[in-house]
Amino acid sequence: MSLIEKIKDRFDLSPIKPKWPGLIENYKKWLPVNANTPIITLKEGGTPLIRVGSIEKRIGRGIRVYVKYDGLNPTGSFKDRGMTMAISKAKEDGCEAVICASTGNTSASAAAYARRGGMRAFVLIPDGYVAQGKLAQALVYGAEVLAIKGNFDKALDIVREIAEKYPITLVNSVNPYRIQGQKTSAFEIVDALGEAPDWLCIPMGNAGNITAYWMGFQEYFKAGHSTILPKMMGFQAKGSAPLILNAIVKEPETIATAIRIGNPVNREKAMIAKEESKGSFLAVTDEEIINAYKILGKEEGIFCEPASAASVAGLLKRKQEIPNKSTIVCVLTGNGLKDPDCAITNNDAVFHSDLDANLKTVAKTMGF
Ligand code: AN7
Repeated sequence: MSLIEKIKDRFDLSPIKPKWPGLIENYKKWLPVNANTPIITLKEGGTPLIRVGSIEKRIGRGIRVYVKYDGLNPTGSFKDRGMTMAISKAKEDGCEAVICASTGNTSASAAAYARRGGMRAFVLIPDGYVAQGKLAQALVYGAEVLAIKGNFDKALDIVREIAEKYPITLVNSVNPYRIQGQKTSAFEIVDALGEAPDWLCIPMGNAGNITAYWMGFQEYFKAGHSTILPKMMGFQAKGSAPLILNAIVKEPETIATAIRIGNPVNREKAMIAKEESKGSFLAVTDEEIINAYKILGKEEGIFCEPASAASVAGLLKRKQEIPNKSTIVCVLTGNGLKDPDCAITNNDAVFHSDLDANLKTVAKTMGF
């Protein structure tokens, strides 16, 4: 062994595994990019699929449950998958500014990718209903923030009109490149499991993501990468459940502000995904969402935002219906750090405050 080899061996200095190139590079042939597309990337995608015993234990019957932890994307949500595509294509088309309406995550992601691509980013948000972390991101990433006295649905109406009238690119999920990028998560799941799961549990707001997953699973299935297609199991918060009520919800309300959406633009596509996959949609209460959020945090070490926990809450609510030995994937769409207010208000932690700064007090408080 040479000296260098000995040192490497001693200090375990093995080279880091070949790096993940970002989802466009990794799944290029499945995506509408060409040699001239400038790829604007923060190496998004390639997120972990993690088995969650605490959820399996509550279901039993040999059922395997995984979470797709998409909150580990560069800006902390699945939106980065769609944004790397939408912004790269906008750049290819010579666009100089983008706009979106957002409950928070889209604005953070749009801002990061647009600025990285040298474009201006305008974001319309419902004043007072965007979680702190997301707002912080939009500001730091250099977005031009327009907070309106109205909800997400109103903001979306406005940006759609602006994009029609003025030279600016809309990067909400009505932009087809968003869906193209987001479908890669389905590819990653099949690549990791060697097969599609039996169920995919996913939170729904505007229903772009469920549309994207269904597209991805179908494309992989047709290409022979899986032999089955998952049932698409979509979940919404009870106070904000237009896809379950089959109606427009004028004043949506839920603790999961990310999915506080009353009139989803991808309604038809979501319904097709449900019907074609023989899936089903269901509403979960804020209480059920917070219950799942806490289980993931304190029993798994997985911190997701409340909207994401709706997928696990929904799975637990449907546990009687799961066939024995199924494999299930729940999508955790966003990182828990996005919404610190929710975290601090909703936990079962032991928190002793106002302690005198000495060993005796600390040890006594610990129970010694
Ligand atoms: C964490 O950021 O709509 O059903 O403006 O942030 O594809 O809309 C966010 C949506 C789920 C719902 N989980 O996805 C926005 C926005 C999280 C989210 C959804 C969102 P879609």
